[in-house]
Amino acid sequence: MNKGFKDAVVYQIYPKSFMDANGDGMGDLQGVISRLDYLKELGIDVIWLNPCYKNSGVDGGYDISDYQAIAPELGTMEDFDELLAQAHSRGIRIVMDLVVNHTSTEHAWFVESRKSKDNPKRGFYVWRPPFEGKEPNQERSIFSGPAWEKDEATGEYYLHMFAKEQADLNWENEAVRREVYKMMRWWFDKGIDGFRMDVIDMISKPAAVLRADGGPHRSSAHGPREHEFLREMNREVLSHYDAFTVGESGSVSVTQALEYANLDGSELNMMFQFEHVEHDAGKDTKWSTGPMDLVKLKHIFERWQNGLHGRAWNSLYWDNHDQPRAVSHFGCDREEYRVRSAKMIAACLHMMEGTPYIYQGEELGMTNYPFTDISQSRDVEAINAWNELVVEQKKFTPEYMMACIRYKGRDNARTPMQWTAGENAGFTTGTPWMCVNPNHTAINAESQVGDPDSVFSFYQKLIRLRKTHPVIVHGDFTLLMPEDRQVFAYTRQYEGKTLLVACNFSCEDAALDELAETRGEMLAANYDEPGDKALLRPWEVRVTLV
Ligand code: TEU
Ligand code: CA
Repeated sequence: MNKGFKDAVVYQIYPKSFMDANGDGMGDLQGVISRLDYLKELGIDVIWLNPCYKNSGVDGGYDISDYQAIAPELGTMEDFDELLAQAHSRGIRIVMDLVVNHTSTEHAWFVESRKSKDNPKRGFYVWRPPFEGKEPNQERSIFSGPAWEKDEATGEYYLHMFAKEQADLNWENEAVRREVYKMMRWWFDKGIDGFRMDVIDMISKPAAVLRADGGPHRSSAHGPREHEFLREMNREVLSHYDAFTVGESGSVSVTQALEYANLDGSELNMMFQFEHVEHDAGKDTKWSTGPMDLVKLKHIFERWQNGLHGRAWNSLYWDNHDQPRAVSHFGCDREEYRVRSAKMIAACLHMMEGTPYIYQGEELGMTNYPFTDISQSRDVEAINAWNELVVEQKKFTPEYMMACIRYKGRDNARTPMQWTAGENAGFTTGTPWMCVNPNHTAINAESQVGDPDSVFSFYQKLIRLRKTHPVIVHGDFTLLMPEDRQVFAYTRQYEGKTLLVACNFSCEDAALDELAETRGEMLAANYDEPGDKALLRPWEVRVTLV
């Protein structure tokens, strides 16, 4: 088990959109190598690399057809080895994405599995006969439509919780688990430092999901053998390496996280939970147009901070490749407030207990993209949802769905990284695979690195603070002014020190109550003038040490 996970700051790279080194319009591993010094300067310790394995191009690399090959569009295994060596020589660890709930239907295992009912690989996936001539049950795919797809070769259905090109592996089959563990060991032996585990809560399916009885749609996560499988994986693989591990779960509760991320080291270091990023989801789907609800958000953080303190470990993130841009979602991306609010939300998150994750471009205050038409979307989730909710069911008007996509769509995070004010934001010399945000002329790395007032410099400072003040890593958490609709304020306490964090999540001045009033030494702020100790200006943050 990994010893350094509590002190680390992680930077997430979506390789397709990070940096293109060969001018074909798509980011690649050589591009990542070329920017390692930038990451070193930022001060991060770990890179989480989104999938860069061979895939079938349906879901941004989450449809893997070969776990032990690099996607040719991203480079070669030699490039990967070079990236690993170059990162390590700078003291940066590399965490890979482990996607073992499903494989691409182009994976050799599935190609075999679908051939016949008695194929040796049949049991690698979840096959069921039809129920009354239709799908085995009413389970729904997270990417719209039924979770079952009929395969003509045998007339049976296979389970796919995501796109129909992503077939779910059958973890009940011991041979599947052995293959997965073998593959994981292969990567660790190569020298990687850990795994971010994609939808790891879904590897064990609840019995109802597996029954061919026509039954209703239920939650497809946290099946009865979930912890048994993770403990086995830990015994067989993780415990033999200094492995940094984070498990993704869209539905994990605080109570469940205590088991997944127990500090006894028997399962994972920490979980990615979704409650805060989905606090403003729509009624039956994730789609909504907001607005965010600060009181609700604060209570979610309070529950996670207090629930896991001393018993498990939190991950801290505002955004990733599945989420809208942090400043657009939780701050204010209007130009007058963008820089200030990007700094404020950064401090609000980074001063909590847990391991912070910075998603590429967040450290520049990159914003959502002004999508106007579904043809601009590249994401299978948005396109399928459009077809279902707008075209088939007519539940959403086209205008409303576009507004939802602008607010929540995953493509917001996948537009190319903004390096310069020049053509294609300096991301590529070719034609970018996905539209570049026109605001790269104002928001880019070149203009921010070295500018003491930039969002980038503020992130550098937050990372330095974490490395200087143990209270940021270990302190307990107390929420102040819990029902206030503008202010998010809290304290952290550790060995006689108190860290006081006060944030204004609004465009108006906000009064602080006595406990939240500014006092002590100012560690970070986003206004130059100190201001009134009992009043926060729009989007102001003050971090002080008492
Ligand atoms: O995401 C899992 C997951 O729950 C997401 O589908 C999430 O609900 C959705 O993106 C929110 O809009 C992981 C990966 O992070 C995602 O990119 C993949 O598409 C998915 O698994 C399938 O592998
Ligand atoms: Ca390229």
